[in-house]
Amino acid sequence: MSKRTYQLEGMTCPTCVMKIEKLLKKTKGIEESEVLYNSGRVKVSFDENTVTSEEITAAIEQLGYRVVSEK
Ligand SMILES: [Cu+2]
Repeated sequence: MSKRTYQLEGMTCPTCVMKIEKLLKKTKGIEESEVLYNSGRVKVSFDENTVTSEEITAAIEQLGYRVVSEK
């Protein structure tokens, strides 16, 4: 199990949080996720054999947000 925190740009309202949460919930391999509106961060626990961090980043960016950093 891997854990990452992504710093996003473009989360401007609570609807953004719901959109991202919905995406993460339907993504295979993601076990747990948390979207932190105030800090613009997304925390994800995922199974690296099923989904990669690059795929998670790409999925978030397809929704129109930018991942500025991850750790
Ligand atoms: Cu929004």
